[in-house]
Amino acid sequence: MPSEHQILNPATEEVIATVPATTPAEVDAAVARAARAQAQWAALAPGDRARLLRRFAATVDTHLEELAQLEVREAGHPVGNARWEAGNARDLLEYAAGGIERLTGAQIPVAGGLNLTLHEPLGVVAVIAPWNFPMPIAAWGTAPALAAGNAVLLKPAETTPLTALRLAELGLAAGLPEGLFQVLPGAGPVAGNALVEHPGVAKVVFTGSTGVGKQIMAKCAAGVKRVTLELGGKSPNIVFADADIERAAAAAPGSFLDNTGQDCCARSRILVQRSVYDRFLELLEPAVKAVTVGDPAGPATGMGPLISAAQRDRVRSYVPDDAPVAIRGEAPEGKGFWYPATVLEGRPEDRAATEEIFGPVAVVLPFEDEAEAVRLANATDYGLSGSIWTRDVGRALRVSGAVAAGNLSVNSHSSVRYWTPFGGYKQSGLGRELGPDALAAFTETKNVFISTEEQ
Ligand code: TXE
Repeated sequence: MPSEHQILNPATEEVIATVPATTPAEVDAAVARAARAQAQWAALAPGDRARLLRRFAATVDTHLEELAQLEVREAGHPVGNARWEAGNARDLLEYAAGGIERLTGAQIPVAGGLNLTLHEPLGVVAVIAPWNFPMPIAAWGTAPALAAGNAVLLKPAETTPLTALRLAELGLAAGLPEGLFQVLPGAGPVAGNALVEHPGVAKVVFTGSTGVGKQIMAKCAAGVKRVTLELGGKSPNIVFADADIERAAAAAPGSFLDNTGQDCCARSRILVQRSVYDRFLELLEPAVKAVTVGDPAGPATGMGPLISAAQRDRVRSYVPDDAPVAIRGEAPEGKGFWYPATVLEGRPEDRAATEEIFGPVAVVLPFEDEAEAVRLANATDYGLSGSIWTRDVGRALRVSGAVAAGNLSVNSHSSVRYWTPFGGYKQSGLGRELGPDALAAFTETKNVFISTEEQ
């Protein structure tokens, strides 16, 4: 394993930084430092912890543009998206800070005494983040874990450690205790694995591939370690004939091209009722071709490059030369990991229709009726998100009840709000992030009964 990682700008392939890879011995030392800081942090008054986290949020806010520009360079995200991502990290810190004084327990009536149900921090939490949304996903684990009184060791993806490292510096500048929030860049199988196996780590929050998620869950089982998993998706975008077809077609490109399709919520299976199938494709083509692909720093850019050459090879493997391409966009020539927007026709059993591609490629499939739409939507091991386009309220409710996914939207593709829960059914994950219960997921519940009998 390399002792350092070169960080490339995926739009130009230039090396923009070199970052040391954390060794298992360094992970060990980091866990010890984090445990000391956590004891100090948990002993603070809730109001003091809230104040420090709000100050962290304010510090992120004053560095928003710098963080966004860093995300543009290391992840190739269009600048408008990168600004949203930095803002999302700030919002999470603020939201979690607001939860600290509201993390109340319960007093449950019992006979012969007083029963108290309390929440305690877990201790040291490891957050293992992917490269597709480096800042938001780092914050989704880190902010509520810190707010609930834990220390956090964040392992960013090999390709995108720079915003995470900057966030840790900003945390220190805002006054977080030394060692409370540390970023440990490095290889998944080395630094990441050392965190997962470390007896001093009480919980692992992992976002990444289903394969690695399963390995991590098995390792956590060995120590009955707490684990939250956010894994991939193969989400359906179901368009019924009674929908506003113009709106559905205009919105569809964003749902699978945003972040160049490197989005666990990407609606990469477009299911269209047969009676409007041809009309929908006619409308989809100009909408896909209208997405501006190019320099992520350009203000009008809608789609940047893929993260790496490896990811581009992986995406290409789903579109062989004889693939049934219905729509093809454009991509820049030359340096950079570019791939054009692509819509395939095909069959439900095709590899492109069943596996997560994580690139700007969607498959469009016709269906006859509501029952077939639901069957196709559920014909996957994943269950993260999905969209339903219809004007019939009863159908919207029936179908959203029947589709096995954690985040559904009707006449919209919106899946992520920091104040509503997010997570997957089936092999898309375990547990939920964000929303009002985010802090509780980083606590242990303790019940104390105090007898009132005379001594
Ligand atoms: O993911 P990995 P990769 C999917 C998507 C993508 C595919 C492969 O389909 O094409 O996964 O991406 C760390 N112990 N998603 O290979 O390997 C790793 O260093 C501990 C969907 O990049 O799962 C990184 O920090 N940690 C997903 C993180 O895990 C390990 C987002 C994710 O990397 C480890 C990303 C190990 N043994 C990819 N091995 C989503 N849900 O949005 C790796 N890591």
